[in-house]
Amino acid sequence: MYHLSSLKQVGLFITFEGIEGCGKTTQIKLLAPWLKERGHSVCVTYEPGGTLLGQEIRKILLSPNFSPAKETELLLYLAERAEHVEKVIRPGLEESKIVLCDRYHDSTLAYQGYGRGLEFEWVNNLFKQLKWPKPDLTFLLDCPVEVGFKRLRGRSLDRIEGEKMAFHQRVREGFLSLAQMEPERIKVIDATQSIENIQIQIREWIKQYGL
Ligand code: Z5A
Repeated sequence: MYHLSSLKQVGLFITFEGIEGCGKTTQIKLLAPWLKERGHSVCVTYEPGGTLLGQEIRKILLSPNFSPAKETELLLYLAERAEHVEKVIRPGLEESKIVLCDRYHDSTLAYQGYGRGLEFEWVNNLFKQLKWPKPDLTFLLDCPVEVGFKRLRGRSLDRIEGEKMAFHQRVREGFLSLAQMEPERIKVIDATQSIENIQIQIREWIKQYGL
């Protein structure tokens, strides 16, 4: 695929989004080997934590020992992303890889924007000014908050998972609003279906990219 802005051959950037327990990680684990079998070079990564420095920032972000101001939280996610973009995502795309990323900028808009109440345009403008790669395709795995949390039962909840249900509800609605704004890029998939059915739908969309 060619990005006309740079006239440089680049890979494909695919992100996976949704509330906790929607099944992003499960789907990426099934998709990556399938893409590799089809001869593609694949980079699997995630946020927050896709770099060494990012793993340290992740510990701070998810620790119950801190309750950062919402601006601090936003800037920590962006610091983590800056490192991730420059060390993993951009190099992967420049090597013509298919980059599969578990959460990216839509999570920031959904959690820090819709969830915490930071102004949407302000958060989005920061992203634009930083000139980070925009996903070519995003899968939004959508399910009711209760369904996602039921799947995480037995796991100890981190600082963000421990937020009230109303927060997670706003996040879910935020994701759905983002999908309405960009239907070409963001494909909404009903995440209450079986793991196998969801994977079939993801592969169907991906085949439309000639992969
Ligand atoms: N965050 C933010 O606020 N701002 C940002 O900019 C970014 C992130 C980038 C990262 O948490 C937190 O950071 C996250 C958003 C915030 N907040 N929270 N809370 P994380 O990385 O630790 O967690 P996560 O991304 O939310 O992932 P997760 O909890 O592991 O969920 P998942 O990847 O979507 O689900 P999974 O691991 O694939 O599946 C969970 C379980 O469900 C597992 O047992 C599966 O076998 C099962 N599962 C999966 N699919 C199905 C189906 N279809 N049916 C039945 N069972 C299923």
